[in-house]
Amino acid sequence: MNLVEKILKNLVISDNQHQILYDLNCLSGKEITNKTLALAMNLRATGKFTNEQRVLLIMKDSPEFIYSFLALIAIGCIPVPVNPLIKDAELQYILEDSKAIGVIIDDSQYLRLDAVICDSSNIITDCVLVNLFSKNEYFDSGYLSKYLEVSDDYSKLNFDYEQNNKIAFWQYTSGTNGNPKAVQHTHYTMLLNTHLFAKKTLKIRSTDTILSIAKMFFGYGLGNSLFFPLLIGASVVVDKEWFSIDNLKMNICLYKPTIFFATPKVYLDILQNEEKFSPKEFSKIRLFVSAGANLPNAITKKWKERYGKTIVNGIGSTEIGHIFLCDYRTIETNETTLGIPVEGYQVKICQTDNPEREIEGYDEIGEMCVYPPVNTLSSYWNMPKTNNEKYKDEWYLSGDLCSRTKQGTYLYHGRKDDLFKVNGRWVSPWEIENIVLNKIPEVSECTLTAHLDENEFHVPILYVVNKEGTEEKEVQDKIYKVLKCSLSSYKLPSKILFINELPRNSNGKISKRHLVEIM
Ligand code: 3SK
Repeated sequence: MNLVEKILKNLVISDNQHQILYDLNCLSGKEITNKTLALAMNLRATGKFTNEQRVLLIMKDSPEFIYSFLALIAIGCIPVPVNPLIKDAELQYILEDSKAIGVIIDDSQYLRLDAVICDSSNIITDCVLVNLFSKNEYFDSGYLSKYLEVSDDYSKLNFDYEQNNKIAFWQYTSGTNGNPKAVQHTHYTMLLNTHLFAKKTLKIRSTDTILSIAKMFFGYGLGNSLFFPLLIGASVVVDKEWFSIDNLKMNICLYKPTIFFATPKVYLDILQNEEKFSPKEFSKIRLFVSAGANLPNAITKKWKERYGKTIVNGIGSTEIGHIFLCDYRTIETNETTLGIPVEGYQVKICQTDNPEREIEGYDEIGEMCVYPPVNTLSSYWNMPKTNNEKYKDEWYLSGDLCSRTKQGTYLYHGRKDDLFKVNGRWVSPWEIENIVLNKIPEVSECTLTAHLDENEFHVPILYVVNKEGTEEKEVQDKIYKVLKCSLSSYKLPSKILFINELPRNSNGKISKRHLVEIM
């Protein structure tokens, strides 16, 4: 069954339960269905939105984001969500790379899109701009009342119901290195992930209300706030604002979510403001999920002490669509692992320099490779060479370093492309960061990167965010003391730099590239 048809059928069946909660309003399943179908009809009527054409969605999270995403798939176009905070140069790259025929925006994007499109190559000067929020005219711009006008005659839409293994949507990877790459997903990807991860693993039900701090332009947020609630019939809080402690407090108080999805940094921020959140405030939340970056053990431990609940830790990727390894069993244990593969996904560990050689034993570090369920394997748009390197015999080579424990759980050891050599010997930033984070309570965050010295040799530099009220010199001495006891001397940071916060990309991952640039 086509992804959108399935979602809309579900919305009608679960109309009494499913709601989008936003700005103190709520929308029922029936209202969402009508708006989506009306938008689909009206976009199609322009004659420009046709089969397999890419359309960028550059909007803050909103009900309009959801209608647009679904309406585009319904008419055979390919929605491509893009971070509204994206820099102009990167947006221009995405417009040109995707050859988008249209962009659906909200008011926050109107002026800058004008400039970006004018500056771009011929490919995109015909791009249709649809602003669902405003009456401003621009190219063929439309506005809410026009594009979301409800018509009774939805039969004219003629869904193509046999599209399951065709491409439904794209997502650009956040591009910690180089240009972003477009990952193409089939209709099956999120139907299966919702079934296997959200329904069977997390046991999300139609009585749940989901709150995701990750926004819908990011795969983690797209699953949490769009596919999971709409396919399960659960309610969802949709908030256009970016994360802040006050905003989170308000959303929890107003909408009483039962499932909370966030990144490790959000859990750290909450713990650092723990006086603002009593355990009672979180009592309705039955599931705390963390993904998007690695969750340090120290956070898991403190969370359990303060709130009496375990954070379910997972790892996903834009290429796989959502979470494929997850430690939902930590509910009974106390340490952070990546858990076990979500049912339907296979995981193996291969030698980092030879993906053909699988590591069968325990505790040996290698590259994690993932075999997703049938018909959900993605591919990069227009990148045959990268496709050959990253997808081998239907296994996706994730670039994440992992090991397997005797208990069958997986442990994270950083990214393969973060490794570097000092005097011919490998250094894993993750190993050093992990020791510092777990053994020095005065450190709230840290990351290690390689810099080139005056002779063009790699030297490790550790960046540290220390807790308020702690002395940098004392923390530095403590770090060196602990590291000297645990590591060979070539791995020791040649410098420790204290900074106020670590640079992060739009998905909440630490951006080491920016640290190299600011040195
Ligand atoms: O862990 C991640 O980075 C991720 C990426 C895309 C979709 C979902 C997740 C959790």
